[in-house]
Amino acid sequence: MEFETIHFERGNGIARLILNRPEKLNAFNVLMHREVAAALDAVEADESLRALLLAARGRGFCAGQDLSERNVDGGPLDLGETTRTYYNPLVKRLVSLKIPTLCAVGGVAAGAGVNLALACDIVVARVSAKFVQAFSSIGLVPDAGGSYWLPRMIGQARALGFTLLGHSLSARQAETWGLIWKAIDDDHFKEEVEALLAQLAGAPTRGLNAAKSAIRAAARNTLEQQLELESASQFECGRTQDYKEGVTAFKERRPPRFTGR
Ligand code: LHQ
Repeated sequence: MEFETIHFERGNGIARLILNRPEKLNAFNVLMHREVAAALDAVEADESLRALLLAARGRGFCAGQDLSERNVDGGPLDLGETTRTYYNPLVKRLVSLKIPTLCAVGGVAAGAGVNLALACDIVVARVSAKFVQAFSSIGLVPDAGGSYWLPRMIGQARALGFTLLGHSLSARQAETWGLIWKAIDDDHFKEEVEALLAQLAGAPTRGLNAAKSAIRAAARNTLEQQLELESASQFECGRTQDYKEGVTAFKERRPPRFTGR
């Protein structure tokens, strides 16, 4: 599929969605939203896929909303509508994809760019990357799920400081705070991202999907509900070929060959 603002390719069970407006630090305009949505349509329809990479070209990961296209002199803009039309559906789709998602933050992430990364299952970042909740600098509230993820992931004190002060957070600090999975030395970034992707694409896809759904559901469930969800998920996972293969491989003392079925 050919796009203008993103690069999208599929192969070996992996979909790669690469934001491609490096001169704007990959800020989102309407075309990019539409193209990302079309790529996710293709991902959802392709049953051969077992992992998704979200990454970006150039020195930035994503600077959030493209502010250069905003005409702030022509009367009030309906930013609620922008989030409802573009960002909210994107966050919900990323979270509910049935394959594991890996976000590789190779440079600065700002505003909605941070919060879209947080909608992915695993986030890694170059040590040189940084994260900025840029909203306070332009009088806005963290959107694209930011106000939902931040207190849950890093606690209220850090969420408030990070948001209200607008200070940038280094990748190492983001890792220490639990905002991301891992900060990776720049020299090893690409190879570690590829290794993680290969691991995810070779994993028991349905089991991983059930696991991520259960972990995400925990925030809204009681212990009773969560225990029941685990039982229901285990029932489903226990019927997969990958469960059978995992147990057989264990008994035969060999590496498992998972197929995602
Ligand atoms: C940009 C941008 C950008 C356009 C850098 N747009 N060009 C949702 C719904 C509705 C409404 C509003 O918002 C949202 C969600 C949001 O995401 S709101 C938050 C929007 N984002 C920001 O406020 C971040 C603005 N950018 C920055 O603060 C800085 O650029 C960061 C900290 C990201 C990077 O700083 P530097 O490394 O010093 O780079 P730079 O500022 O020099 O930027 C490089 C180029 O990228 C520059 O263009 P130029 O032609 O001068 O080289 C910037 O204009 C452009 N750029 N962000 N969001």
